[in-house]
Amino acid sequence: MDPIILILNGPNLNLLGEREPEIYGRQTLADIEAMCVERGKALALEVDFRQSNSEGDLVEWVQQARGRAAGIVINAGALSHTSIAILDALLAVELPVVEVHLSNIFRREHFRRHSHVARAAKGVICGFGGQGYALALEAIARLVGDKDQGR
Ligand code: CA2
Repeated sequence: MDPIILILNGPNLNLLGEREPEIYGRQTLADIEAMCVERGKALALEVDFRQSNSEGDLVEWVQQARGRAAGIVINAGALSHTSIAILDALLAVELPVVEVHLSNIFRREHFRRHSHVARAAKGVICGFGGQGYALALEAIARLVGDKDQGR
């Protein structure tokens, strides 16, 4: 069985493709999920793709990843900038984490330039729209394949 990669999406990302295409692109979250599943197959990874508007769901899903998933890709949306609960869950789960953002958060408002999630991440990919998820999957495939680089 292929290793499972949990791809988590936070608040409002279910709205993708409907509004603000100049910032977030025209792909819907379902489009991004389909692309991730396909890219996962090419990388011999099973993709478990989820979205929630609730911080509690995201914390639960991170906790449940222990012993089940081999790595986590996360776009926590606005919670990236505020949630110490998600940071603590990611630190506790002891899995490789790659953070992804559709937009380049460093070109935007000042409050988006800091991410709590980044402290738990091996690396951060931002500014490449939906393609960033494919780049994150490639990065995590290498981390999962190399035990010394995992955290
Ligand atoms: O660039 C990203 O991926 C973000 O995580 C997206 C979050 C934002 O709060 C972060 O600062 C950066 C917002 C997701 C909301 O997405 C929408 C999509 C369409 C219409 C409205 C919101």
